[in-house]
Amino acid sequence: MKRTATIAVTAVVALVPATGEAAKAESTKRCPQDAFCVWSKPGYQGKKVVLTKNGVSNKIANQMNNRVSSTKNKFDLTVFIYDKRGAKGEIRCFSSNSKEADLGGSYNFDNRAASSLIPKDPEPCF
Ligand SMILES: [Ca+2]
Repeated sequence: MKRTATIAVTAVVALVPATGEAAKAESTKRCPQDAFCVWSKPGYQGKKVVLTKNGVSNKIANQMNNRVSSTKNKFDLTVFIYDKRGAKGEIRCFSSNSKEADLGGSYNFDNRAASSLIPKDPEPCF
């Protein structure tokens, strides 16, 4: 009788750290509303950079140059990224409220992004 109770307590304790780790992994995958988030690894993992301001930005180049592998666009706007600073070079677009788990493959933009443009007005994805 006493032995059964000990096993039950041990099982509860073991569950606590597992839950905490799962919550931590989930928070790094999250992207707030009205933000464009990029991650250094596919599947929204690794280092994350969050872009929220309208206009051209070199924040990706400054913090994660040529390492972006996945993206989430939580704007009601198309967002553009470029392979050179200052919104120059080759371009890719992300439709409003879309996500891309892997910029490799047909996207052909893995580890290439350097700058971004969040326009003030809605523009179509080409
Ligand atoms: Ca990467």
